Amino acid sequence: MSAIMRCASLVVCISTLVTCASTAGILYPRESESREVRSLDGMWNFRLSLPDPLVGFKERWYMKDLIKTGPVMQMPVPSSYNDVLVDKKIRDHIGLVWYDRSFFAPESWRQQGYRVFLRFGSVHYAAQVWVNTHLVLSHEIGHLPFQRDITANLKFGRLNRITVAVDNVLLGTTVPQGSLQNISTNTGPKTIQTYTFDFFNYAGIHRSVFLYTTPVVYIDDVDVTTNFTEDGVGIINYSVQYGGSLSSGEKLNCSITVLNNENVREKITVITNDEEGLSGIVKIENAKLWWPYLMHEEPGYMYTLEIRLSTTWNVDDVYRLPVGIRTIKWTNTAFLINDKPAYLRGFGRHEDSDIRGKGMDYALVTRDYDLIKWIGANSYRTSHYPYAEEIMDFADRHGIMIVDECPSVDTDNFSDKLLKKHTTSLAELIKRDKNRPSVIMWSIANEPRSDRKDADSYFKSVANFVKTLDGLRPITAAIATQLDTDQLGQHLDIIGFNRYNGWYTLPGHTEIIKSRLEDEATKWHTKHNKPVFMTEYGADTYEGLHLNPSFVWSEEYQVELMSEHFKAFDVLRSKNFFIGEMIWNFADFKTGQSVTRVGGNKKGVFTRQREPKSSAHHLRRRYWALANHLD
Ligand code: GCB
Repeated sequence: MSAIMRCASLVVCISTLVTCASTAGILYPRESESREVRSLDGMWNFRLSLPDPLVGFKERWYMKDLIKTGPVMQMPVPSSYNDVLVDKKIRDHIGLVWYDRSFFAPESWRQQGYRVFLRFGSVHYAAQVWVNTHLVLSHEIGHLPFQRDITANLKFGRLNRITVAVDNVLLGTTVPQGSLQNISTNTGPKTIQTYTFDFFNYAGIHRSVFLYTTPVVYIDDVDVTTNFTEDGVGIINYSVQYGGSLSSGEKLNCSITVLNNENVREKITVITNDEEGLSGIVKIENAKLWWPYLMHEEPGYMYTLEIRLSTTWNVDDVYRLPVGIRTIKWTNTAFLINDKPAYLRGFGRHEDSDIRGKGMDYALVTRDYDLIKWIGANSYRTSHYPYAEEIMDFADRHGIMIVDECPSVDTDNFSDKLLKKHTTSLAELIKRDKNRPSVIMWSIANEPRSDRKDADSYFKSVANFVKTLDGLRPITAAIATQLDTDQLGQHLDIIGFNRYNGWYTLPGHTEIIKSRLEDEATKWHTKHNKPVFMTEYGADTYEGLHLNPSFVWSEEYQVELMSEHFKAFDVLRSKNFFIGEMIWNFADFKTGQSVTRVGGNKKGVFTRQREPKSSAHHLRRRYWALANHLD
């Protein structure tokens, strides 16, 4: 009997069955003279694993075309399969689903000696991938990319098949956590998924699938950090890792060019640290710095670091990495970009939209960034998981500061197994986003049960782990535990806290907000002597519901609650340790079914269709006034 058959839970099976090697780096696929990128987005064959959750494995669906196993549907990639269709059975499905599609691998790829990589931007929650019946990839923890060199598994000059098994089950040791519950129904026993977090457990192939080619010896990863001197010299410290092996006697050389944002070559000085030029320092005279939106007339300035890896007998590999030059510093009262204190005017958000679910959608992202700028915000938290790389590209280019969060939500029952997965999610996130100027902090958790047994040692390990990977960005988290019992704050560089005064606490009583908030924020600072920002506050609001005098759920109430927060923020800002405000939420979003949710969470200042509630206009006035006052 195979391992997967013996497993009690599907997600455990997927994560333990096979650990497939993948390359060390996870650079975003970019075309160049040495690389072709082919999207595999589009309609894939799709099938639920029913009635037996393991039928696909028992019948080895990866050995043949899915269409030959039984009736299949067509499913768009990227999208959340449990949002696209109207069938309740698919929306509420728990466990495995199967996708497949075919693609053509041109003979010319083999002739040119290319390596071919297969890369998934995100499959939620766990995935196994076969190419032409060979298991090539296993990945657990949605929201993060994974890839593998599949050259050896391809049939060149012919059609090839990719099969993907996706499991959406969440357990006590997954990130985020969930649990399964057995219930009896009119038609017999049934297992349902439960979770405490407040967003819908969208599932499927959520982001683009790419094939891309590289030469045999190739640029596998690049690390950059940046700085600048007082006389305006921009500094890029770079380090390049290559993949593939050199033949005996073969020499390697890495050369660097920098292009400005008009694709014109900059005059640069490069000081290399090694003979091959794999690491070094690039200096640019009169460099333009990366600034946040409204902190400078040219925010989000990006250079391109052009890396050329040449070898004696192989084709050169060229990779172009977007780079913004900026510094991040923090003290016990301030957060500084390019040595200038920055105040965060932002949001908590979700990757969410109707029909597509979490499916990456350029039109939606374009609208969202337009709205973020319209409202005068300069930042947001990727609550409660890493967002698509394509979305992060927008942040880099528009100068939007990102508090980059891993998928640890409501963390509880701290175990070594959970810790391993939690730190893995952070390692993969940091590997993916380490070079982005927009990423200003790592958020290691949202609302963990940080007053419980073992929270102290657990979060000490998480924070220490992050420091070993990146000492240049501060660590934060969104804490909901009360200040006296919290054991997480001491391990952070910057304190973020979520509090729903006037909503979950004394709903209808906005008169409590100002004094409570001032008091609590001040105490967080006094307790830890660190900068503090508010990571969540807000009120559910049904768009179009007007009640005078204000009443909970009305547009009037959301505006009133915000005004009371603004008064407190203004006092806190004058105390010089308060570094930002992030309202919950940018837009309404879907959640699991709950009697406290009307079609989902309605705390957005925009509706799910991205239309403004009264609160959006109110927030806009504040954010623009703050921007004009501060800059
Ligand atoms: C929170 C959570 C967030 C919820 C929000 C709410 O504290 O961090 O995920 O959506 O409250 O609206 O209840």
